[in-house]
Amino acid sequence: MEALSDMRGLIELLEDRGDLVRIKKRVSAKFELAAIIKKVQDTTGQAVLFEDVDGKMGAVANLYGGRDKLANLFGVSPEEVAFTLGDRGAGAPVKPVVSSERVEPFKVYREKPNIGELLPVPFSYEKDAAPFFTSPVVVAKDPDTGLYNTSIHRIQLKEGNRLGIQLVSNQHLTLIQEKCEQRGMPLEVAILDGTDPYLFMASTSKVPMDVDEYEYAGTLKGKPLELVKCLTVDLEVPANTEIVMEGVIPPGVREPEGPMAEVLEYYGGESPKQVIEVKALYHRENPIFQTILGGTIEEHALLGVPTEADLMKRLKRVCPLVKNVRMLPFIFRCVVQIADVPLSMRGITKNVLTTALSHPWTKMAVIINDDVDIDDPNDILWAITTRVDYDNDILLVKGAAALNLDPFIEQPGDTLTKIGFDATIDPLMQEKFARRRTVGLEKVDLSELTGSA
Ligand SMILES: Cc1cc2nc3c(=O)[nH]c(=O)nc-3n(C[C@H](O)[C@H](O)[C@H](O)COP(=O)(O)O)c2cc1C
Ligand SMILES: [Mn+2]
Repeated sequence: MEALSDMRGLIELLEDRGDLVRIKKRVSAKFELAAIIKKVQDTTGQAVLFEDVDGKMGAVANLYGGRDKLANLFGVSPEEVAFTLGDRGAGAPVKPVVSSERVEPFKVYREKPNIGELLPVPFSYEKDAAPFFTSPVVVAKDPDTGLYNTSIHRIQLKEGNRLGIQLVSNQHLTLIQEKCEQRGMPLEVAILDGTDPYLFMASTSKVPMDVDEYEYAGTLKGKPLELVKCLTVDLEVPANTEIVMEGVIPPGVREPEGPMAEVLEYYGGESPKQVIEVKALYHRENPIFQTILGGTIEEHALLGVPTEADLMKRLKRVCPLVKNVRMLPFIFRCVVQIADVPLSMRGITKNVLTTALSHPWTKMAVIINDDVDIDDPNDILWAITTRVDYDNDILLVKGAAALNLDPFIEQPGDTLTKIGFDATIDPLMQEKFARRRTVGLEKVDLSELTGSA
């Protein structure tokens, strides 16, 4: 399949397939946008294109809302997408090309913008502190290597040209900002809203810090990203981006940020966080604002599928019997599926479990055999109920590093306990746990039997 040109290419593809609904009536960015996105996600699961938000511009959501949506980037089936992402991502880096021509998105330019007046930044949940950009790609260069890092961070709208940003501990942008701060330097950033779909995927993937994320996006896309130089900072951004903001994170500045309902569906508290001073904002003609509704399938798919791709490789190295891994629909729990373990490999399931638990997102992991449906929570619970020897098959990893989004984490340095369930059959008890089968089930044709065909 030919790579998608830009976010509009993805919108077109979804619309052609009937997987996008257009909302023609003007809607409000306060609560109404969120409610409509949720309603569509819970019913048809389509992407949503809002033609008019607050009279400001159009907006789009749920472009990446599920395994099937992400599969559109590569022209593969939903079942294949994590494997494809893993294979593609292992390819050679593809360097971007830089154009000096002022094309999109520089068409409409504003200096020191009043951001809230220009953009329909959504206010999604009751106790959110303010409107938030929920899926902006933040571009920065590592001051030591000059390599580009790109990642998604929630950004709080403040007064005028000021924004707040959430830099979670150990994220690359956090490390880059800390380096600059120690040197008393501001960190230059570009914020992209509605950018290249392959860059969007790259930005939500855990790519090693010595890999340039524009090059990695090119690897995923199978062709170079086309960049243009920024106007007020020493950075480059993809020319096909809908909206760009340029600015700096000044050193040593912290202001209250949050709460905002997060991926765990909790608000978290207000705490001092870094700020961004925006110097310039520009956008394409008739720009489309992109957003995602936090804590829904879109966020879990974006984080979960790249994690599945990454984990699959690591798990297969630990044990070639591993067949599949699932981080959806909720990335904090991981289910690993494995072929029957021969006696000679007894116990390997525990090694696999610890590997699954080593990932920062994974709080709970379950390992099952391939006679259990990896996509059916009831079947997984059946396996936990009947196949786990609770004395020997529960693994607790105490004192593990955790995400500071977790409500159990109160301050830096706090840790938590992770849990793993080995719900596979012990090779010593293979006979006892062999699951009964319904003979001839696949041959039963109900319409033929009832005469309703
Ligand atoms: C919708 C969405 C929102 C996110 N919000 C944040 C955030 O506020 N802060 C953060 O540090 N990471 C956030 N992330 C996760 C990072 O973007 C992701 O872990 C990324 O891989 C980090 O990039 P890095 O590997 O370069 O550090 C978010 C991800 C998604 C998909
Ligand atoms: Mn990175």
